Amino acid sequence: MTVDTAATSTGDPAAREPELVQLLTPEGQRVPHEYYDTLIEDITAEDIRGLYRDLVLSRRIDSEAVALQRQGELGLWASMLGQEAAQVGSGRALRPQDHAFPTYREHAVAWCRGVEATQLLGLFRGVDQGSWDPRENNFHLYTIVIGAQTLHATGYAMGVQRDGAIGTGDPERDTAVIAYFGDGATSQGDVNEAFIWASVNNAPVVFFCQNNQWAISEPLERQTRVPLYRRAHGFGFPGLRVDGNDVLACLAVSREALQRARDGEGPSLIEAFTYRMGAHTTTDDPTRYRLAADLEHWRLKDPIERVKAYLVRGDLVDQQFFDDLDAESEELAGNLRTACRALPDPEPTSIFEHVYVEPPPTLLAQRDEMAQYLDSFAEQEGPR
Ligand SMILES: Cc1ncc(C[n+]2csc(CCOP(=O)(O)OP(=O)(O)O)c2C)c(N)n1
Ligand SMILES: [Mg+2]
Repeated sequence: MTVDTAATSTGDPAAREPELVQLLTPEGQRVPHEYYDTLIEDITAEDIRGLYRDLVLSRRIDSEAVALQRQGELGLWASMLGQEAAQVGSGRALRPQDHAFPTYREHAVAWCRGVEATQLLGLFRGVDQGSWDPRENNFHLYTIVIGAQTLHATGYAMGVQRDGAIGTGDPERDTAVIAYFGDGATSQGDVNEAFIWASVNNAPVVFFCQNNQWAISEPLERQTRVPLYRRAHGFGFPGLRVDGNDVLACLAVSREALQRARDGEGPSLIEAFTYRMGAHTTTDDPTRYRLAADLEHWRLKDPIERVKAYLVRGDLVDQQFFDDLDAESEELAGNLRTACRALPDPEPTSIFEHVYVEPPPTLLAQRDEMAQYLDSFAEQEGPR
C-alpha cells in the first residue's frame, strides 16, 4: 500500500512508514479489509449515495461561504475543502446522544449533526458569537483557541462516565464524545493535558485529528518527528492513521473508536491523514508557502471523486441522481446566500451579554459608557 508520510526518517522504528487504513482508493476501488469491513457491513448502496450527498452538499456550503466572504458578506471563512470525507465519515459514525466538540472548521460535521448552515455563518459575519444551541444537536460551539476544545471534550466525557452513560450495553444510552483538532494543535499543552486526563480517567472520548500537514504556514515536520497517531501509545491508549480522504474508512475507524468509548474501554486517537486544498482562511495565501505540485497531487485524491467513481463503476447510480443532487445543491447555496444577507446586525452593547451570569459593576459601567458614546452620535446628527 502506498502511503504518504511527512514524518522524517530518523532510523527510529517509531518513525518508519505508517500504516494507513484505506477502504476506497482514489480511483474508487474498494479495498477489502479483514477487520474494518465488518464495521461497515450494514452500509448499503443507498447509504453510500447518502454519504456522497453529504460530501457534495457540505462542499457546496463551504464554497458558497468562500464566495460570500469574497463579496464582503462575511468577515472571514475557514474553508474545509478536501476534508469532507474525514468530517462526514466521523460525523455519520456518531449516534444522536454522542457529543462533538469542534474547532472552527468542522462544517461537514455540523451538517451531519443537523446544524443549519446559516447558523455557522453568523460567527464569520461577526453578528454573533456562535448562535446554535449545543443541546439541540450535541454539536458544541466553534472554538478558535487552538486545542482548548479537547479539554472541554475530555471534561464532558468524564461527566458522561460519572452519569453512568457508558458500558450499559444500551445503544440508546451509552454515549461517546469526539474532539476535533488539527495537526498544529497537537503541539499545544491543552491537547497533551487532555490526552493525559482522558487516559488516566479512561474517559469515553475519541480524539479526531485532521492532519492536513500544515498549521497555517508551519509544516508538519515542525510539530512532530513521528507519525502523530503513534503519540497515543505513549499516553496509554490506541491510535491509528486512516486515509482522511476515504469516507468509508473514516466511518469504519470512527465507529470502532466511538464504540470503545461507549463500552468503557477509554479514549482513542484517530489521525485522519489529509490535505486541505483550500487556504487556511480567506485571509491566507498558501501559494507563498505550499508547492503547487502538492496541491495537484492531492487533487487526484479528492474525497468526493472517489465515491463518485465507486458509485458509477458499480452501477449504483443513474444520471437522474446526479441531476437531482445538482439542483438540490444550487437551491441550498441560493438559500444560504439569501439567509446570510438577512442576518440581523446585533445591538453594539450586546457584546456585554453572556459574559457573566451576574455582571460585575465594572462591566455594567463599561456597557453604559459605550451606550452613552453611541448615543452622542445620534445627538450630534440631531433632528433632520
Ligand atoms: C492558542 C492559539 N494559538 C494560536 C492561534 C492562531 N492560530 C489559528 S489557526 C492556527 C493553526 C492551527 O493549525 P492546525 O491545528 O493544524 O489546524 P488547521 O487550521 O490546519 O485545521 C493558529 C496557530 C490560536 N487561534 N489559538
Ligand atoms: Mg493543520
